[in-house]
Amino acid sequence: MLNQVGGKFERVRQKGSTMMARALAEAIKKFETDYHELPGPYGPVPPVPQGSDQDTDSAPSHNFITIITILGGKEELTTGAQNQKHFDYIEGIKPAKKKSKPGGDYGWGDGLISDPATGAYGVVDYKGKPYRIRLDTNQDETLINPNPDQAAAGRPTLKTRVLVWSAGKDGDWNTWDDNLMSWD
Ligand SMILES: [Ca+2]
Ligand SMILES: [Ca+2]
Repeated sequence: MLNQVGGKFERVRQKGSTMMARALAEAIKKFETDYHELPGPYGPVPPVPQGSDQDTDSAPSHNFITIITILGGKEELTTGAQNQKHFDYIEGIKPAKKKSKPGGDYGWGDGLISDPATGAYGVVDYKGKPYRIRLDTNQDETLINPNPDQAAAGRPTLKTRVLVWSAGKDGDWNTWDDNLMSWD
């Protein structure tokens, strides 16, 4: 009985992180509708091995303005700022909670985090890891499916502008049976 309750709790948390992946994808699409370009720059995830689409992630700790800082309307407003209206595209994403157990990359889980050293913002899943984000920067409305299981099952590409996914329960990007995805 305890196992069943624990399993259900885990599924609820996974569902929450899947909804957050979808919210991030929708936020990026809305940004693109408003500004006619996808937020950038990109990195430091290794580049997509085909075309000029780009990968980035929702980590708060890069030496460039993070995609979450831009989406949250937290950029310094200079002439180069991308979100000139300072609109908060991710207002539905709540602040992260301090993790009760060690784990994750930052000690926080399930929401918005910020790095006090740099002022950069990020978003982490329920395990405390950032999401990965694939953007259709070559504007052909197609992205390579990062999930090799789906690719092998006949879906090597997906007709969309944005994909967001997390490493799932085991925190391993390469095991897709538990990864949480903004699609499907
Ligand atoms: Ca593309
Ligand atoms: Ca995994």
